[in-house]
Amino acid sequence: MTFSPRVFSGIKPSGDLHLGNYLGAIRRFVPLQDTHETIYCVVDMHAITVWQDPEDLKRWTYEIAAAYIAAGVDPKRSIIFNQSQVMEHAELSWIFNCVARMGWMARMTQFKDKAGENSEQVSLGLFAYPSLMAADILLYKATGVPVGEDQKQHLELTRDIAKKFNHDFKKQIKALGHKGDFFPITETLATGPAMRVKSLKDGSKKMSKSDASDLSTIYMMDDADLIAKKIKRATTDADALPSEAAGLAGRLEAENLVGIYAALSGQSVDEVLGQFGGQGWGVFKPALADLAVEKLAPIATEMKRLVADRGEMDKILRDGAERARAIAQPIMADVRNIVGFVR
Ligand code: AQP
Repeated sequence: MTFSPRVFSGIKPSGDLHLGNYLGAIRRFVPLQDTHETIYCVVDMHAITVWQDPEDLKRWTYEIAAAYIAAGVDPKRSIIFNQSQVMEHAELSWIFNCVARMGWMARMTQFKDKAGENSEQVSLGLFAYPSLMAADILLYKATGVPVGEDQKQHLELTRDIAKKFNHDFKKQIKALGHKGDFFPITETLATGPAMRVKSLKDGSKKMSKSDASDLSTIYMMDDADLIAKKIKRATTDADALPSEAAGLAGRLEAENLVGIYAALSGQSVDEVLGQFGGQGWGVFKPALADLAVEKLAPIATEMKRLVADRGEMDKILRDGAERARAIAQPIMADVRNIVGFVR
């Protein structure tokens, strides 16, 4: 079976959006609108795998939907909605819980990182998170997913679930008149610099919503002074910038800042180093701060305008949910039939 090019991606409303979310995911959403049918979700059901204050959850849900639009996602061309409005996500996720194996989940490094020493105390939802993520993607038979590098392992698991489902129910899929696979083997659409933006304070850690140190993370809503201050205080080594990418090997913090510059300016890392090679941080950091403000400030301004209009945002999310359901419901009807649920 051939699948039409369809993209799904989502962000958790579990904190203020940051530069990693923007460079790793959101900025890639926009050009895909020209080549794919695009579905961009605010994954609120994922957010509650760890405790969320309900008021914050609502605020961040609006903020993320607003960020999609402010960055250039058109709610008429793309489907924008929050996950909990389409209950088929939960239904398919349960079926996938019964397809996926405990051992597959136990290998997920993100679960190990988040649970840490505390794995007996974290929610069952956090353990099963990748199964819900597979359901998000496969509910729409999405062929591609633009996500940051940290999500690669979860995408691999999505492919494993699709393969096992296609294999286990081969007979029923055929009986339903499908030629070949029922679910596509979804590709990760992730290339270019800043696929994994690191903490400004520790180049071995990813920039994250839940980082305890505010100076580690550039938030989308930070004002110009704060962005400049955070970049100025970013950890670096004492050496000048090299003239080509190979010279960044082993210099995690330097590699991170140059990668951010490259992603924001739309250049390759080598092009950036062609411009700044031999210069010190005293030259590079102010240039990076100016560029970050130039690119992020208009998005933040538009986000603020959009979130102030809750009525309009609710309309966009409701309309998106309706369009999402129109795609998901026939797929889910087939899944119920394939699995053997009587209706
Ligand atoms: N540091 C990052 N670099 C590149 N991409 C990133 N993404 C997140 N952090 C980086 C990408 O953003 C998308 C949404 O991620 P998410 O919010 O759903 O989950 P996350 O990856 O767990 O994000 P955080 O910021 O680390 O949240 P918390 O701290 O709440 O867990 C994904 O495409 C992700 O790759």
